[in-house]
Amino acid sequence: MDRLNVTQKLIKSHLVDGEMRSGAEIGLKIDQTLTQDATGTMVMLELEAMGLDKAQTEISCQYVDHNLLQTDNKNPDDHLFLKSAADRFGIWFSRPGNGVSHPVHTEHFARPGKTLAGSDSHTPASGCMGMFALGAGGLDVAFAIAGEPMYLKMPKVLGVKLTGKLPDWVSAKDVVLEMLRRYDVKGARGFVIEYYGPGLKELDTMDRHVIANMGTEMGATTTVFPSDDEVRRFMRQNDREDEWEELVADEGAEYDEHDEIVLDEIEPLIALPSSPGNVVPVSEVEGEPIYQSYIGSSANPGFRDFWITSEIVKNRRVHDDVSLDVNPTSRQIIENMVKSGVMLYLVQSGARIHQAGCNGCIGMGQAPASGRNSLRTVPRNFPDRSGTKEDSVFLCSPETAAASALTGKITDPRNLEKLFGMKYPKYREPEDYIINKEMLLKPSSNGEKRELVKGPNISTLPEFEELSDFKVPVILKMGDDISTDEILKAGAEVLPFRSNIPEISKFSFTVIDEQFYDRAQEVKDKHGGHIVVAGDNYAQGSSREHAAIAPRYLVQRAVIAKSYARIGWQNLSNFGIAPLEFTSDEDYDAIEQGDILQIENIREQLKSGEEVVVTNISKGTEFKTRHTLSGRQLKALLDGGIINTFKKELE
Ligand code: MIC
Repeated sequence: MDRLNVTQKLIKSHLVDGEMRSGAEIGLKIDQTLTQDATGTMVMLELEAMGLDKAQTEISCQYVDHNLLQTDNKNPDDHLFLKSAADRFGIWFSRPGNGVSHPVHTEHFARPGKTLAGSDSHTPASGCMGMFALGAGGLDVAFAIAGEPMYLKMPKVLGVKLTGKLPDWVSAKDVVLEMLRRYDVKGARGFVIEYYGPGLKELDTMDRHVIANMGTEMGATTTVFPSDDEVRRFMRQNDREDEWEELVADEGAEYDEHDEIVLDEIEPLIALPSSPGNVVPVSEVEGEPIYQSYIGSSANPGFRDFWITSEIVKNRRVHDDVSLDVNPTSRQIIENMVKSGVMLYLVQSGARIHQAGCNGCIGMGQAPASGRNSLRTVPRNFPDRSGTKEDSVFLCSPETAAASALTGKITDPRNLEKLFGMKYPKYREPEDYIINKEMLLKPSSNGEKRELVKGPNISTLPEFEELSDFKVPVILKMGDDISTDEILKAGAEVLPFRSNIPEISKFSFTVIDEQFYDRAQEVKDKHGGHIVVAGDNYAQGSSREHAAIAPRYLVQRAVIAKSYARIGWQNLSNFGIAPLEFTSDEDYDAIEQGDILQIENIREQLKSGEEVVVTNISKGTEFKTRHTLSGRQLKALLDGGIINTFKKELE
């Protein structure tokens, strides 16, 4: 490998363990971390359990952007806990309302050539500026904060060449929806997506953020853009030009797979309910009535996205049947919206302005009315994620959402010319853009002595036993592409329990089966646990480790799936649940909910190779499963989770 692409350069410069051979486990030095509140409380409890003194990274920042509704003491108690923990462990603290972690991190901390690990699956967004940014479960991020490497399978690189020019009314969101149309929700698993080519000059850094952010939706390990003059401009705008460095692929660098997007050929696209992979041209669903248009989130976080919305609705009024919900992504963006008049046009049009944060993107407010269509610029529309049961959420660009807010039905924004005589507003970066870092609090130098402020809802981490043989029932059989939103749902009712495992475990799998918790309790006493079975791409989506810890707390012993999503799979072994894979579709088909499965000598079987034999006691059959865990992961699994391994090593 002498001529390297950007991904290979980033990996090579941070490789501390393993070989750069595709599929082999590698360990990378992590320079920066980000945690957000919904996953961060667990990370801080994990750091406490590990007895960490001070973060060992160059920069770690704790954001408060998810659990912002304060309907009782729980969320505000968590905010205070996180503030005290950040100071105690030497971590920056982004105050509630300061904004969504990914864009704020990109603006103020992300650096070309560095690595970032974040306890949020959209951390790859910072790949927009030549960074290797990985989403991970909280425990992996806790270890990164403690200075440990981040482990992953050496990815392949999918090089996507961008050529041409974006047509009017088409923007970065349509580019990534085009990728989702091609790759669906699992087509980029095992790959880093690296964009290059002359079309890059059509996309500024925040446009690239849109694309890098939603690479996660294709299952990619991460997404990488080069650090070029545009990134330099962006860093200059953010008062950080001195931190810029160029990072581009070597002349003639190769990619494992190739694709190309001719930007001129892209049209406005939309993902239909309830998967980001259900992409069709907007024109195909035009005319469907809508209830809501939602602007904001880490998937369309730039000032431009709010500006274009305001230009479309300026001097007009949103349709009487539509709620136009605007969620600025940061306090800095709010300031710029106010200064530039964007806020005035939005308010005059009838938009509802919310505080800076993730808000409705994870169902923290702004749930749509039953049976009504909601158009959102957010990254995900998994079932019930909005907070409304059997919701109908579409994903689209701000142009499409704003056009539809005016007409009250799904509208191809290109038709605004015909409908309202509107010309496509051409965006130019404001020259006097306001930069505001004041709500980013630097940790004090002697924080080690600081007491952790724990409200009554913050419970300590449960302890788990070592892995042992079992004979337990299958209490749930699921299909393909089960998201973590279905395993452990988001939403305003559940998110406040993120620092209380016993309580949050009551919501395990309720999106799929309301009786799951009761059944799990029943079989816990009778059989000593349970197992669940799934199809392809199990645990896709969010990085929330609660989708492993909560079922583990209900004594889940193993999952048998056709295949897994990267982070979900890692989280299972981190918490002592065996992630096994079917070796044939027939074995999956043959299992029924209620079957009793037995695995004997599980420890020896796992240690002696990839194969693990399972007996279906109810059917009187036997079938083979396999695992692809590394030696390191296996050790954690056998110990009953990586915290146990860590504690053992300290003894
Ligand atoms: C999401 O977009 O699903 C979330 C909410 O940001 C999650 C993190 C979480 O569940 O707290 C993610 O993407 O990892």
